[in-house]
Amino acid sequence: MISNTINEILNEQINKEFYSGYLYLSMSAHLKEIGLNGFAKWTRIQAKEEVEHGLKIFDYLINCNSFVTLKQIRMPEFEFEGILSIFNHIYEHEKCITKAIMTIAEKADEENDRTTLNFIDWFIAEQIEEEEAVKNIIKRLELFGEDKVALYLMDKELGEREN
Ligand code: OFO
Repeated sequence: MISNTINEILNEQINKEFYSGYLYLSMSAHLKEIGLNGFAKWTRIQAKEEVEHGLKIFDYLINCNSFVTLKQIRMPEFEFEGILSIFNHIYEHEKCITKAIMTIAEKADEENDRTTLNFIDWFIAEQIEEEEAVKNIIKRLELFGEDKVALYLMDKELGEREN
């Protein structure tokens, strides 16, 4: 049985995940506009992944006989200044998401809600992976992002992402 507090915080998280999808899509459009097609593809795939995260929580609530409340999704940023600032923005955003996921885990722990604790574990592992992947991209952009050939090669590499 999911408490009202857990229900509310999970519904908030659905909204955060869908917002993340919007944010990545907005970045993808911008990256496509400036010709970084590989980075655009990477962020577009990420957008899809975020929507899937939202749906995972959506399904969890339904499977637990709890209720889903879809809230308004705010407008994402659409003006960006350069590839490094986009990835720094992503990193900061993902850190906020990690914090939100940890808060869910803390609340579930306080309520001794083992089912939600078990469910949220997947998201904790996912956040570690996501933060690491983004940090890795940032490090490389900081190292040689000014070099156009290196940026071209990195764009090509990121464009190989399939899921
Ligand atoms: Fe970017 O992560 Fe969802 O949860």
